[in-house]
Amino acid sequence: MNDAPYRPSEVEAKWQARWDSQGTFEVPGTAGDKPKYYVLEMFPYPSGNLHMGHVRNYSIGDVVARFKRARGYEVLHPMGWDAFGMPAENAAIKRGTHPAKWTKKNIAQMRDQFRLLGLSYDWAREVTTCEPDYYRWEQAIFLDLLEKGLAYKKGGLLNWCDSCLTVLANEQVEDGACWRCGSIVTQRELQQWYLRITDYAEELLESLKTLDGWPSAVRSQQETWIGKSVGASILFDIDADVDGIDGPLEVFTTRPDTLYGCTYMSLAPEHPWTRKLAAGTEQEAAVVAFADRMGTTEKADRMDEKAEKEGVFTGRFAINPVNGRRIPIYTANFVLADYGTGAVMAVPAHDQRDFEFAGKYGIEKVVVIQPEGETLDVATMEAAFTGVGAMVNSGAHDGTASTDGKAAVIGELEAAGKGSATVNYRLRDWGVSRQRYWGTPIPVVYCDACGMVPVPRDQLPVVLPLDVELTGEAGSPLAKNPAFVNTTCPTCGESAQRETDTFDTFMESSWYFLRYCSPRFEGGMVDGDAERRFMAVDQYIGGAEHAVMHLLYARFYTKALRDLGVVHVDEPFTRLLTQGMVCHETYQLDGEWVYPADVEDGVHKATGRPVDVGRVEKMAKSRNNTVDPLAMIARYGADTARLFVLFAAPPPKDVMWSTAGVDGSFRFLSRVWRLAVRRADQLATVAPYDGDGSDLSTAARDFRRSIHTTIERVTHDIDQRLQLNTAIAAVMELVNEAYKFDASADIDAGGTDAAVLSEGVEIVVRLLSPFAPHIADELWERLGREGLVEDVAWPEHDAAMLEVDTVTLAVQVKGKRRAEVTVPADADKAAIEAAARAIPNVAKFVGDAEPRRVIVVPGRLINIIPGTPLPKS
Ligand code: ANZ
Ligand code: ZN
Repeated sequence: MNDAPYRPSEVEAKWQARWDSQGTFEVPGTAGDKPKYYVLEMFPYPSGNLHMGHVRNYSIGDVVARFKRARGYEVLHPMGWDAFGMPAENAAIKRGTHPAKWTKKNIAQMRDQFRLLGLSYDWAREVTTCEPDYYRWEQAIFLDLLEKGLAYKKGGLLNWCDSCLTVLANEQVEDGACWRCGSIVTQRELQQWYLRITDYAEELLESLKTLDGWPSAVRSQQETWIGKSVGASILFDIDADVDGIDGPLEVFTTRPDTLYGCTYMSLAPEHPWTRKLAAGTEQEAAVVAFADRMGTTEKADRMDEKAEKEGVFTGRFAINPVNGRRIPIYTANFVLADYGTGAVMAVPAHDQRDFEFAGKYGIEKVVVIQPEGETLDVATMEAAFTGVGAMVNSGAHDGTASTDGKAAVIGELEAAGKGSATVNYRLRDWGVSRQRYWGTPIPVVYCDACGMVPVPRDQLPVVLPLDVELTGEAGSPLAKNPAFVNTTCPTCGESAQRETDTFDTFMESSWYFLRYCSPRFEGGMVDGDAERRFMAVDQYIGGAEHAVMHLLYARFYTKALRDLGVVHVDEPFTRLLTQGMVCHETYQLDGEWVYPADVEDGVHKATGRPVDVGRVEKMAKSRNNTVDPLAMIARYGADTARLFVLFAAPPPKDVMWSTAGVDGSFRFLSRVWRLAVRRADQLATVAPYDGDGSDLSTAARDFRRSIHTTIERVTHDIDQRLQLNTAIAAVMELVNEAYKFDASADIDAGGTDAAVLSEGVEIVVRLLSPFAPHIADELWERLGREGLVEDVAWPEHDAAMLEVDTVTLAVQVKGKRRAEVTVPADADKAAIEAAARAIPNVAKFVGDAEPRRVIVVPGRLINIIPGTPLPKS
């Protein structure tokens, strides 16, 4: 017997080199008669270091890719780098290097780390988003979107720090002050680029229904994010001539049925009319002070349901269009400037926020919906009534059910030209410009004479200059590079200035899956034939944290590109898997976080002191509870690392790291190794069993049944449910069965027993290959099989083998034949008796009492001698 030890590092390096040199995972262009399968994992930001989350994400995708390849698909499984973004800029400032250099170095490092995992990528299709070859197509498509009116520039109020001279994201404003320097943040009118994703709001919502291969949690998050509300737009005249205000005040409401109960109006502090209304009234100073204060208060704090409702009267009144009531106009903290119209018709009796606000400021409440069996009185109401009921105090609508009242009031408004049915979405247009350096330049120039002029297509790409000074100080670094900024106007030839903002990096990740289809195509973003061959992505895999931003932007982009004639699909990702996190216990010593690698059995290795063991949490640098995949691969091999993360939990669930689990995975692979290797020389000469089973011993038949049951289970678990953990468990059971069979059968004789073992060991190797591909190829070779395990088709189970053998026995009662019974061949005496007594014609003669005797003649008959009948009661 052969007792070669399992040495993962040797095995893995050998097969990685072999796959590379043979181009095992390269996918030809668009030709090919196999059906295609596109499996994609979200591409990483090149931070430079592989972490366990990557290992998990990419191992899951690799199983799918390898499995589908074995099932006869042409599998597109590419990898690339989401290479623009802030961290490169920050690292550059901190370390005095250049973002380009830092990024390139990280990519090289991560590519090497990825290779160690044995992932079946077609590296010839690698894309890197910070390369002009890549982003030039983003610029080209932006010009198309601009032409179609789907991209536009708009002024808006943004958070601005006067000392840093930059826009701040909402998350960068802390208690109204700049997170960096502490200066008071003001609102400043600034021009930003937007993509009109709201044009697609309805379709994005509607076609969510077709995505039944997506987790329902992600779908409902998108639904909430899009936030469709059906209601009415209503026009309120202002009861005075006010400077700068022309026309009525428009509100959006979901409750037109309550319009008769509207007793005041609320405007967002940022509403363009708020200050204008107050101008020249006694309220002016108070309104200005309030609006200024709200400008520096976090939106989230303002909107918190528990937050105090507050506001100020603007000094003006509006007219309720249905009952002519003169109602005061307030500005209130809880009204958002960017939802609906930024103005609310307030109905204090039926809306809780309005109820609280009216109570505080002594504004009248009028009940217009009475619930069934109750009569509300504003004097005694303790909260708004938000349910349904009959309309009252509502003119001609009195008595109408409030559910019908919506349409009725809208009808009345339409007839009077004072409103209409409308739909409102919470989704906002996507702001895509950033005052940052490390991103795709926005391809427009500004000319004094011609205004904003798109860069002509033949002048693309607008290349991001590398000679910039990154100081971390104010504003866009590109603006300080005259060689970049100063150009000539494409229209008039006079001097002009380039746009110095760059694109949000979510722009690059919204279409990278298209570029993989034809990564070196020179004629556009994607070659049409390649797109038709490979899109949509059949299985997409990534973190649930991308539920809205990335996954919604990519869906929008795909629909916009479809309308531009670039792609033929409506949706980019047919099936989506959001994998759980990789977690680990946390350890502390004197309040400092300690790495798991420095702890053994609860003791800090260096000091010998016990550590404080904390909660299990997502692996994170901030808690030092990370395990370095490279150290793990060096010690156990990539196959163990892959197997562990895949076996420890179903893909959507969190994985709890455990050293015992890792050891277990390694021991299992070692067991598989021994099973195959110790008899390799012999099994290499024995073809897998190929008969109909009639010539097999019972033990061999049982083992074959296990083999084929396992094929069926593993296939089903991977294909239908991506239950990779149970698939692995099934292979583990089969390995146990193989050892048992090996011990009990006569393998050395080289007959059918040896052929069945040969079949079993071969199937173990083939079923294991998507999970632990290196050891699979090594054992395949040692078993004397031809080529690579990657070259053979996925095994098919023999359905006949799954059927349990049965026997049919005659059933006698007191020696007289009464029936026949069919039972599994291995059924024991008790099981046969139970089956026989369940037959009515047998039960009738045997009765309920315990039989006196039961005789079984195996394979022939069962004879039951009844006991004493129970006394009749
Ligand atoms: C009158 C009314 C009466 C309302 C009533 C509700 C209940 P959703 O469902 O989220 O779309 N609203 C409109 N614009 C707003 C804004 N910019 N900031 C804060 N609130 C705003 O909510 C729509 C409802 O939210 C609208 O219907 C409006 O209040 C309020 F008994 O109008 B309602
Ligand atoms: Zn010009």
